[in-house]
Amino acid sequence: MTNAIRAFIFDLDGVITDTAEFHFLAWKQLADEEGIEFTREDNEQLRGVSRRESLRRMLKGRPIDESTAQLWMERKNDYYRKYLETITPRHTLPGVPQFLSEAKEAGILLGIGSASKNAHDVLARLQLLSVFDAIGDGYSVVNTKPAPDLFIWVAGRLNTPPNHAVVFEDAEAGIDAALAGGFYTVGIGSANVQRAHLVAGGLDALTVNQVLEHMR
Ligand code: B16
Ligand code: MG
Repeated sequence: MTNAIRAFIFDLDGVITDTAEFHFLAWKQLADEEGIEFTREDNEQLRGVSRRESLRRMLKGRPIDESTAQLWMERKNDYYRKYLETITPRHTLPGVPQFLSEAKEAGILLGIGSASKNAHDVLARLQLLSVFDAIGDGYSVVNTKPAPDLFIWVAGRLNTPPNHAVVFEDAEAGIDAALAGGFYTVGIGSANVQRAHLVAGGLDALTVNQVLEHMR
């Protein structure tokens, strides 16, 4: 363990804000139009994984050609972006503004590592774009979570080696990605994040000092 944590890297959906419901409603609309059964439970399997992988999981083995897949993903994204129009700064999860400002005051660099291609737009609507020193999103790397590439890309932008950075994640794929990259990890929420070094219900249940003490 190290006592020289220099950066915090946050996943977006499920850690900073909750867009999972909007992803669900958008996939559900597509699934209903195409006669595919899709439940909230199914949606849990899509947490933190890319749009392409989400479609694959939604299809549950049903074959699809690549051009139809592209069209369906565009349709889902159009539905999703309609919901994004409703996001305001009040849509941060509990404790987020306070935790981010505490971290800034402690001199910790702040990054985003989100699988979403809409991450910049979501952060702009939350009025948080300028808070982060580096933003990695669905366009930053080729290999998506659980590959460690995205978090390593963000850490590089922050000039911080992984063993001096903490990743905050709500998805199993994200915790696996961070552990594979050699990061300290905080699992957020109720999904399968038990492998993380520290687990909490949300950022409102943590202080920056608690995290730093734990990773010491
Ligand atoms: P998009 P995160 C992820 O965000 C979502 O959790 C996941 O459900 C979604 O499929 C993925 O982004 C891609 O999103 O379709 O907007 O590119 O948790 O990595 O911030
Ligand atoms: Mg997430």
